Amino acid sequence: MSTREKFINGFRHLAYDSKQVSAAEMQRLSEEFYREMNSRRSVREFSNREVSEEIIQNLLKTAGTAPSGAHKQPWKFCAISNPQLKSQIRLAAEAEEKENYSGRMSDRWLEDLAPLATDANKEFLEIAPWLIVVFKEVYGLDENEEKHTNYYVNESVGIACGMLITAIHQAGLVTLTHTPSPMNFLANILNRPRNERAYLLLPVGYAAQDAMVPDLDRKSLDEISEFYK
Ligand code: IYR
Repeated sequence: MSTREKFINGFRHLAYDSKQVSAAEMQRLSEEFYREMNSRRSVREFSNREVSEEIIQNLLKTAGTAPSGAHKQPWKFCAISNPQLKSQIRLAAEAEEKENYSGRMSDRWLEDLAPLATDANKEFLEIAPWLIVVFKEVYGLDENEEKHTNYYVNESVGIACGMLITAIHQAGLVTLTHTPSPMNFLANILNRPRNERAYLLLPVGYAAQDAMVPDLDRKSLDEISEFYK
């Protein structure tokens, strides 16, 4: 047996080929990637310009590379370009959001949202060429409808969503983490199996030509970190 392969508990392990990067190159790469990601913004104004299905497939394949509890990969990404479904989703999301903005959310919450200029109107759900609805699998279901335990489901799906958002930005597209609440209407509209719960809705597309974003600051490194040396 070569050193590039061994068996542990009867399972095959392969030598990991890590990429070789010099310290200087690493410095440059890490700075560049930070700058790239720091230019990401949540965008609420989309162009209706088409995005090919192949591009969406690549973004979802990237999301699917996320680590997950016991490698259960407890996620399902529904990519929707069908105009009727998008309208149905907009209608249902706006019905919930009207309730939220006109009573279910506290005054404090509305005050906190004021800088973002959000409201119950979710036009982007019809304008963006794609909606990606991310479902978490609260348990696995095999071919025989047998239940299997998934682990760290929220952590795993959250990480996959982070990677998806990163991939969307890296491709030159924009998105928004839309959280209609409650969002069980998504499983109903999309006819999802009983082990899936809606986790996040991401409209994906090009930013509108005249898209505006709030002038927000990010916390500094000092504010978000503590080094123990
Ligand atoms: N879910 C609502 C409200 C909302 C809540 C938070 I916290 C935000 O950061 C943004 C919006 C909506 O999608 O409008």
